[in-house]
Amino acid sequence: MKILSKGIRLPLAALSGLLAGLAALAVAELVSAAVRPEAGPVIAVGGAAIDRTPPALKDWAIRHFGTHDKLVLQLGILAVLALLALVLGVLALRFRRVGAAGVLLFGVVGAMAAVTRPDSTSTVDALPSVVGSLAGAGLLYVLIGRLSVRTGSPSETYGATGPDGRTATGTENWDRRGFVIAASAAAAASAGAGLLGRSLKNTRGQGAIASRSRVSLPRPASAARPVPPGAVLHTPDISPFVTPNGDFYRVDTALVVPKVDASSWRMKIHGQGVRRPLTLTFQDLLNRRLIERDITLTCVSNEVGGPYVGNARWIGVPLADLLKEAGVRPPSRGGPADQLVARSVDGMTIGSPVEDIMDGRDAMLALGMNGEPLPFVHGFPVRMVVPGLYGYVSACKWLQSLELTTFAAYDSYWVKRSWARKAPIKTESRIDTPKPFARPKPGTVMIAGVAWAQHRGIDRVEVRVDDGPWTQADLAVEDTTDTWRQWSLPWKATSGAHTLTVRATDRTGQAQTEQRTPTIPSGADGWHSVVITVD
Ligand SMILES: Nc1nc2c(c(=O)[nH]1)N[C@H]1C(S)=C(S)[C@@H](COP(=O)(O)O)O[C@H]1N2
Ligand SMILES: [Mo]
Repeated sequence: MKILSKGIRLPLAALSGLLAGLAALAVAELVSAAVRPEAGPVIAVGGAAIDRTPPALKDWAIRHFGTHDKLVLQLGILAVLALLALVLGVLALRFRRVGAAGVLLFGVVGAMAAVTRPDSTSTVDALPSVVGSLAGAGLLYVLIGRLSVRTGSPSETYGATGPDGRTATGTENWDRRGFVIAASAAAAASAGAGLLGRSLKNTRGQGAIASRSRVSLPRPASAARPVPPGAVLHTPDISPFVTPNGDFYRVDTALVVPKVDASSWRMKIHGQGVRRPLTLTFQDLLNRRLIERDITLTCVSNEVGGPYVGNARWIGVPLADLLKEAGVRPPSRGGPADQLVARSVDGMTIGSPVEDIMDGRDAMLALGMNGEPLPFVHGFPVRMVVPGLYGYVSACKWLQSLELTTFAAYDSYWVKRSWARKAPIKTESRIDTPKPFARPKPGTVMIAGVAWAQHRGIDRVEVRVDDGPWTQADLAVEDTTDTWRQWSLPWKATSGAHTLTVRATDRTGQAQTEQRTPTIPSGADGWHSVVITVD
């Protein structure tokens, strides 16, 4: 059995590396279920990678993978690990100890990533990586041992004698039976550990899920004005005026969606110029005067024509009320702090101008979104919403604390990564229909979409076909200046290829500029156009 003697030991060594890697990850999964889901090596290394991703690459990833960017990242990490595991397996065939030590080295990397994450509060977070890599290294050592039984080893090892009864020749031989048994036992144990870890993780979030289902949102003291009938156009394929929660865009750095139990949630308001620091529970917030408002959220990473904008009806506590109660004065009234830094349970920091929050706009600590408690992905139990500011400088999800400080003294997460300190939302418009490369029939085609300039209001939307004149589109009735406005324009489509372009003008007279600017550092600018063919 020549085939089974030498040539196959190389791929089997590679397979051993792979099995060792799987065992390491499976054990780490199980241990992280007991320690903290976020402390698992893939999540920790992934989180560290996100924090270190250059802004341009992060923007590119969001653009190309959208909300799937996280899945792509984790699959990428797993692919790299698999490759390295194969290499370590082969290396271990020559140098058994070195191969095993290589697995341990990955454990060290995972452990370091886990304990240096901003949401890590204990070195116990190193355990999943450490225990996992010990298991993986041990398994690799054992499996390679089965592949390296020397000639002259006890004759009961199956591989020592071929099925034809002849003793195999060659410098080395291997224990086929022992390898198969050890490898299948390890694979089965890994699968078991991985699945057990998964199901334990699922039960961990149960308290938070139960706390969310117990929330019943009180009637707000100040209800939102009903959406005026003329604010909703019925053009097919236009973005709905209110974005359903399930369709609402999601942008954040969290690889594991935080599951916060509202019943034990506490939030502190503290810092410079806070004369009476406050600690609030979820119930404290529910008991306060609540407001309900329609507010359109936008992400600074939204490219011209992009999808990262959505409109919802929020219920929350006016933030200015809380700050006043804590004794905070805005800079214009002599307050020492010009920046409010919101921290989340997952270590995000988001800084907003205190002046904007206290200038009378409906900045709030939101508890409800479109009639239900915040969905977990959108920040349950409490998030910030500030009309007119991009999400990265205003909309902290999974809120944990609010600290008053200055822009001079502190840079928040995205500011450290070269985004602007202050970022009001730019005046933008988007064509929703027809879609790029659509092929409508000649005749009347509805061009329609949305336009937004939160807290200023949209005054005019104009559409141009090819290089023709700008034509005013029909604007839906304004709900509030904090919401987007739908618009539409019937167009007599003629055969051929056409470029449709839209631009909006806000109430301050600012028009959406023709000049395209990138999303970094303070939001994309430029006209949105769509190329179609009428045939
Ligand atoms: N904790 C936390 N809050 C966050 C973020 C984040 O990464 N972590 N991203 C911000 C950004 S960039 C945006 S645009 C909004 C998006 O909110 P949404 O996901 O509910 O649409 O959340 C903001 N709040
Ligand atoms: Mo964002």
